Amino acid sequence: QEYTALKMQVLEWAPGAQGALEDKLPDGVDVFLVPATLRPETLYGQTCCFVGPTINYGIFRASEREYYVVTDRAARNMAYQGIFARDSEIEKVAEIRGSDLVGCLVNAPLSLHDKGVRVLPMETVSPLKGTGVVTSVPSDSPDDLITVTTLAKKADYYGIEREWAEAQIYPIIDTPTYGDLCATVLVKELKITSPKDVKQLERAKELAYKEGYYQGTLKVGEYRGQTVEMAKPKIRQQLIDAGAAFPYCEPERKVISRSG
Ligand code: ZZB
Repeated sequence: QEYTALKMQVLEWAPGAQGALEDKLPDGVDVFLVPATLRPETLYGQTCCFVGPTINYGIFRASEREYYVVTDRAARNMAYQGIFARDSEIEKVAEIRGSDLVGCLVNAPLSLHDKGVRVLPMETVSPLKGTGVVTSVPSDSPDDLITVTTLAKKADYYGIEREWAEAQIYPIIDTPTYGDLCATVLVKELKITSPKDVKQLERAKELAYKEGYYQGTLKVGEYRGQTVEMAKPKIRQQLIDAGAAFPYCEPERKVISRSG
């Protein structure tokens, strides 16, 4: 799997994170949450960034001035792929639980929300996929839509401000079958009411991927009017050239036998 790893710079730490990080980061460095995405062309629609509340993240030195927040597993892969400045060397300066990252304000490159987006909890984030950080595009990802909907309904329970989960969802990709809010239509059609509707969500994701990729046309940004198929590699390259993203590969998943 070749992902695009996106650099979402921390603009403001949540109080919990500040406590966990005290004295551990050198002065004047930039820290980034780094989600892995397969859909760089949807990044205009980012409204928040998800972490698993019970996942443990590390803060890793990527270069003298830049540090990445990802799982240990992703950091090992990154080191192996030559992404860190010091060849294949991993330097973890701090550890932090996802729940302590919730509430941070991070920059979302390309997003129409250009003042930054909030870090929010998503219980279905897998620690074994990508970087364990997920950028949220509720217009085009059914998983993201049902998660922000649920968070907004039970903001107190999740310990967040309701507005953080209610950032405006802009239409960014037009499709013949589901219109320009693909996820909204699919969540409704497949009667998805909770992030726990795993089967239906899997199906919705598949349908959204196919429709978006093969039939989608961009409605916003520099490549407005172009098909997703055409625009996707250009948007990806533009992010990489701007230093806002880098290629990240997931090693082939090992087949684990049932007996262990
Ligand atoms: C932005 C985005 C916009 C995504 C979209 C999807 C969609 P796959 O196919 O299962 O590999 N993701 C990445 N890492 C994780 C994780 N650790 N746990 C849970 N979800 C994760 O899925 C890859 C996609 O799943 C990634 O692409 C990321 O969300 C999420 F409009 O990034 B995506 C129809 C999907 N639309």
